[in-house]
Amino acid sequence: MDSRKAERVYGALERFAIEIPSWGFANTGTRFGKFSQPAAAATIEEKFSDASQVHRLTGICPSIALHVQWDLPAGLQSVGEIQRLARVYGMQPGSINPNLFQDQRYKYGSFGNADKSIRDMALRHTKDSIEIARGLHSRDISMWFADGSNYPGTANIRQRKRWFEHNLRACHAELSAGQRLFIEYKPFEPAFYHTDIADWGMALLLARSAGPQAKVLVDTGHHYLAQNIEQIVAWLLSEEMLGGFHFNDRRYADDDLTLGSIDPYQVFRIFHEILYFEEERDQRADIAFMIDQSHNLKGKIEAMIQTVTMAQMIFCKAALVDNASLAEARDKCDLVGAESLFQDAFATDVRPAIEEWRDSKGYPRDPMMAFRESGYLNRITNERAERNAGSVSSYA
Ligand SMILES: [Mn+2]
Repeated sequence: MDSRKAERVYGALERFAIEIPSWGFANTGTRFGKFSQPAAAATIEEKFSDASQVHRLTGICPSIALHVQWDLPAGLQSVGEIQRLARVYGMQPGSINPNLFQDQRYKYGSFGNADKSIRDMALRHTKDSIEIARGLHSRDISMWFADGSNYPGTANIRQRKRWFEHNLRACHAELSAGQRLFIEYKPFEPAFYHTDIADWGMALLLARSAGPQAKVLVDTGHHYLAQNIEQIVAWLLSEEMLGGFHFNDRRYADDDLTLGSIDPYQVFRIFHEILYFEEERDQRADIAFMIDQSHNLKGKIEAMIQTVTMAQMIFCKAALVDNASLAEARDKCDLVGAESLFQDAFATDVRPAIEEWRDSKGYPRDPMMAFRESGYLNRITNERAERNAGSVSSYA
């Protein structure tokens, strides 16, 4: 690798960070069942502890996304405990995720529920979540809605849109100056006929109507299979409406597979859109990179190390695209030349440069190997196995 390329990789490494989710360390499953792992985290302290292992070994995940219902069961009263854990484990509390889908009362929706008392309850929970975020100095409140319907004719789609607009405006009014409200979209599941916020256009319109601190969150698993996600990213960038990402990979639906396990080139193309935008503006894009994965079969900490190091590697490859030459090739309609700049960057082995960077920062050259040799997994397996064996649950 020549020195100019090495410099680009180094620059990418110096700024790359990605948030990991608390729920990625807990036992989760599919609708068919949960395969319990003996080492899975069950308490918020265990989640902080496991997440801190990933950051300790990679240096690129300084914050942990929190889920209000699962991680702050006492709501605002749990803030002190989270602050304590953040200090103990050296992990910042990251985005705050309200839960508007698990309570039985949300059977027919939250912000889109025909019952006003339930819409109000959902709004109160979101306002509490914003207050929690403020208490934790968390910047982003990340909204995902399971709202939708399963059968034609059973939901008033336009009316529900108005209810969403109303409540999202009310949420936005609660934000402090620096906070952001992210609106995530998903075309189906759990609803199978219509989802209230089904795509980026709907999320964009709702974010615009909510207020200037509302942005769109792109979860890479929340698209139809053939959709061109990097184009959506490019449009949201050009509208200055891209707030953040939930990264994961998939083959069929919203599979929550390890990032880059199926289509690493797509991740490359997404990162390139962002880096190209930044280069043109000579300014960093203010975008939150987050992982949204929970692994049913892989060991959770290993899966997270694999995920974030993959994200880091692909980000470095995307940073290698020579955008000046790319612009030139595009202007000359040199299609092969332009595409080759992508392919060459993607094919470049950036691993030796990353290992050197890790070395220079005091991180292990191979974080996975270091984790396997650390003994941490054995220790937590011994500590947690008996308890976890007693909590196998079924979805049926
Ligand atoms: Mn998500």
